[in-house]
Amino acid sequence: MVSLTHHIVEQRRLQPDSAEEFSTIINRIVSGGKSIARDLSSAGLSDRLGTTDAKNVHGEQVQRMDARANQLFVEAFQDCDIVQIVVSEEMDEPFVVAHAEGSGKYAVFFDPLDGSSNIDVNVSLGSIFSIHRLDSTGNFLKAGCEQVAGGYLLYGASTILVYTCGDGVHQFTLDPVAGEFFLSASNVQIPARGNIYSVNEGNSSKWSKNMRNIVDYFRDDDKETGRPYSSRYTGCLVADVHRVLLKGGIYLYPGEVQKPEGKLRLMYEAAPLSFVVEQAGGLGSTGVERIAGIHPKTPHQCVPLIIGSREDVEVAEHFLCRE
Ligand code: AFP
Repeated sequence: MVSLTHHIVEQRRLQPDSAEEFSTIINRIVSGGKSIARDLSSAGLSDRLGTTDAKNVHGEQVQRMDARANQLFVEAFQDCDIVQIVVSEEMDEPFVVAHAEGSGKYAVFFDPLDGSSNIDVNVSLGSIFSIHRLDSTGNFLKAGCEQVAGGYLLYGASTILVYTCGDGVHQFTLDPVAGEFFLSASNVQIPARGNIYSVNEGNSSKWSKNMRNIVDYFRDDDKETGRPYSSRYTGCLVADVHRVLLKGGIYLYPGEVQKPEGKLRLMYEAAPLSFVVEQAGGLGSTGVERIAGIHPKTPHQCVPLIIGSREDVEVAEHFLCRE
């Protein structure tokens, strides 16, 4: 069995010094993720379910486990001297790591607990991460195509970690007895086309006509292209995109007529997931441009997201370019 630590050292795309740094960063992410997995597995027996009184920067009610997951990731980096900045969905301002202030080379972006409304009903959740190198001016807001690595943890029937550092997509499964992640799939490839579409159709009255046409297209009957597709949606982006990654198909969280930027966040949702999916041969798009090419203006910026099998995303782009 290949452990995660061993696998990282072997990554061909990384220079020896950055492989060591990357290994340090990923180990800290893993340690936060393992604590989250442990807390989630007994959340109903502790006081971890339910909401806090706080709202996050996006105006969403913060769940207790959101706050806890954020705390666990921040703690994991508190004494790290190579990560200078931690950005999280649950913190309005970037957290500056005192040990690395002025010298740390990296910034790490998190959605600490994705799909947190699933906690109370015991459905899958995730954590998403993205690692960037600061440039010489200390700028950490870089386009997705400049990520050092991106990936996610998925807390489902088992806990898995999926990551890419630009050399394919690799999946690891947590052995709860050994407390370690072991390789469970390497060089994951997404099918060129799938038979699943994943979208919150309850929002369809807020979409543009072309957006509604996309979903109608995937629901239409057409033997040659394998339609109608099946609909799957858990409300946890990580779980829904992971399904699409393995089985093929398309995930959509579009903008709305009154809110064209959509709901999902560029730096810690759309960009790292697009990095993973594109490394597996798929596409991550807003519908009119590639997610990987967007230069962020703010850490918490939102973008529409259409992601998945290359041919399915291209179909959606084709509809939207008529707008
Ligand atoms: P958070 O739990 O991190 O806020 O993320 C939830 C989420 O951004 C993403 O996981 C889902 O795909 C999406 O929201 C679900 O949103 P809807 O409830 O609007 O469908």
